[in-house]
Amino acid sequence: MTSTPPRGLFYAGTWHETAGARQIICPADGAPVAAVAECTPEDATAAVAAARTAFDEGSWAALPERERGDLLLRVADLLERDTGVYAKAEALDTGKRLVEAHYDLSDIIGCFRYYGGIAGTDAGRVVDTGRSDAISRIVYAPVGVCALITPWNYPLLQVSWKVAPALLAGNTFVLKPSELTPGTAILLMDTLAEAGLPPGVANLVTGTGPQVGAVLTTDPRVDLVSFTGGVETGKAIMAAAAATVKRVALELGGKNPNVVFADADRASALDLALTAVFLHSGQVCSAGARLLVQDTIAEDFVDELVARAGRIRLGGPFDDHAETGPLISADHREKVHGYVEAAVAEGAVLRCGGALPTDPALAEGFYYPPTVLDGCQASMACVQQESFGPVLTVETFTDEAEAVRLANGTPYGLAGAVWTSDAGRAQRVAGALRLGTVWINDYHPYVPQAEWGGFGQSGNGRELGPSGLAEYRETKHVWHNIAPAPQHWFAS
Ligand code: TXE
Repeated sequence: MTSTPPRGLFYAGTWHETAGARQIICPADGAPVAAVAECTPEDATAAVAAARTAFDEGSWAALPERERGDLLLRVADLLERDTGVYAKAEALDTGKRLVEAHYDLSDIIGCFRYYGGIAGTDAGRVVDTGRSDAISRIVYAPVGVCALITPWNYPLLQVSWKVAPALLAGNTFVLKPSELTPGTAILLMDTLAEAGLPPGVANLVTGTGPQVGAVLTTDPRVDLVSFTGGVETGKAIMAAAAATVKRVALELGGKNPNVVFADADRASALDLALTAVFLHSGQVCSAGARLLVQDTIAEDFVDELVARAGRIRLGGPFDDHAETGPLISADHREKVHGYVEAAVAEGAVLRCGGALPTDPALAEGFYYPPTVLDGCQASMACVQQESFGPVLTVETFTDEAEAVRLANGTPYGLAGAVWTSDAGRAQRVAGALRLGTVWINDYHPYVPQAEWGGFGQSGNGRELGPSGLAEYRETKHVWHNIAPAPQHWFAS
């Protein structure tokens, strides 16, 4: 019997073999999921070459945008047809509950439909030159070859936010998914081909950041790098891309404030404070990991929050009773636990969680319990640094000015919320928060029509919405003199 070689290296419309392989395991129980190609720097270079050739010599960039949009709509239909396969693959790679993987698939399909739907609606503009003999137009061109580097928390969702606008704009790309969760990116190559994408437009390399990701950020044939991941990696990528002046878009996470005033709808604020931080065990770039609660209600509010956090049930993708899943890896769990220990050492009060679960049913997975750190101060490292785990820090404030000052008091600026029944205050605070997304009396909803991205060290550029497409377009000015005549600027 011959075994199928591990997939993961796809370029010029074909799956290729490479020598190395990596075993993907399910974080919920450590069970093997699949063997995936562990690509080399040479593999990444070959994928870039294919993307370059397809861009320079292929037909994709020259197609009417409407036709590229139609392809995205076909991709959405195919993803809908294959939702079960995709959701299962995503749940196994990430350990998240199957139901959450299904929600993700619905958002992914929505992203392809959004970009498919806006195709052909913005072809640029005509500029008034003030002259009757000249026509001036602003038009768009694709940027070229895009390196798309993505993380493990929402693997295909983050891929879709990059792939859909990159394709609509007429680019070709090399995708490098997280080495921990490559399953759905592999499936996507087949889906794109089935939808009719020409060979070489979509290319994939699986493997680690230093081995294959880094090649994509330095190869001069790559024009743009779009990256979602950690801030330190983002800085390294920005520096690497500088040598060839690539366009760089970065989504780097945050330390997001969830601001609750005393006049908020208490039941909703409390319920969503839990969802804000403990959804997907805190492995969400926009997690509301910093609770800022007005001092007059803080004690009762936090007591009830702690009680409810302690009742959150952990479990794997197919456990119907689970409310959230494991962390992505043993390493990540160790990092989160170290963060909690350091927080306690610097004076935070551990109210719940903070220790590895003792339930034997969870012993094989990388679970970490919902953890609340009370009595935190703005200067503490646990308030300033992202844990990317199920860890909530609690600070109190006395008035609106202090709430805004604390909320804005980190290097990040991705997202956050304000809870109040005073509409004026809601708008004032929303206006003052230095964040890419502000929710008022809500937490976490987003739509593909609305831009997503951060201020400060949460990143550069925007995904989703029209700006998410603009990242993948060059803007070009075309000037047409329709009655050329000598100017005689120089006399002879
Ligand atoms: O991410 P990395 P990690 C945050 C979170 C987490 C921390 C580290 O705080 O604890 O980042 O997570 C690829 N050149 N977020 O280490 O390393 C890598 O292979 C090119 C927030 O898992 O940033 C993967 O595909 N590529 C976040 C991708 O970068 C490189 C989601 C992300 O990995 C590379 C995940 C290099 N030199 C983590 N090094 C969010 N914003 O949602 C690594 N990569």
